Amino acid sequence: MTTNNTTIKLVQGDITRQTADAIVNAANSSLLGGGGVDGAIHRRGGPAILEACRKLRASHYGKGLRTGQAVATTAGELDAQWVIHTVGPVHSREEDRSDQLASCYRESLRVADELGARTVAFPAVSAGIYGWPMDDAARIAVETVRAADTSVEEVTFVLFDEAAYEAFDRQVS
Ligand code: AR6
Repeated sequence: MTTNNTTIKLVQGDITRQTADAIVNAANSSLLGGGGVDGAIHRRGGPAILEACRKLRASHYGKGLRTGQAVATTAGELDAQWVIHTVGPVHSREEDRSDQLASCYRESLRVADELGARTVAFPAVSAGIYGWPMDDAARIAVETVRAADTSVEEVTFVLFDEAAYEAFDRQVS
């Protein structure tokens, strides 16, 4: 059931080529970069993002960003005002960490609301290096955004390959 007025869109491609008020990064707790989307965002966004992340580490986030939380920085040279960094859970077969993954979407939208961002682009958080099965990652992402208490007008899921796009498409249609 849709409980907000947020439009959900799907795009296949590279999130660093998107235009949005805020682009979400699937980061890690260190906030200091990595591979996957994180590497791509820092590469294309330039050094201002890392500089802002270092400042966060030196101030409120001395121990890093906890799993399921989100924090914003400049978007540097990306076509966005902000990057919202969130830390997805590593997938586990022994422990259900779905709540933490849902929290990434909820917290990112909460930060977007605080910033006044109206359009937000998300990657498939945790569905790469962190090993979350794509169909389940897509289900959690779409259900959580649909149920979120947010003023964000448009959420675009930017899926890197066709399989990811199709997994999300099955959830929205
Ligand atoms: N645009 C859109 N999606 C992308 C892009 C891109 N440029 N690049 C990869 N993807 P991942 P995670 C897809 O691994 O699983 C980093 O090292 C990718 O195909 O980026 O949350 C961080 O620092 C997959 O579907 O994020 C952390 O240590 C999805 O984005 C760790 O990886 C997420 O894959 C986080 O792992």
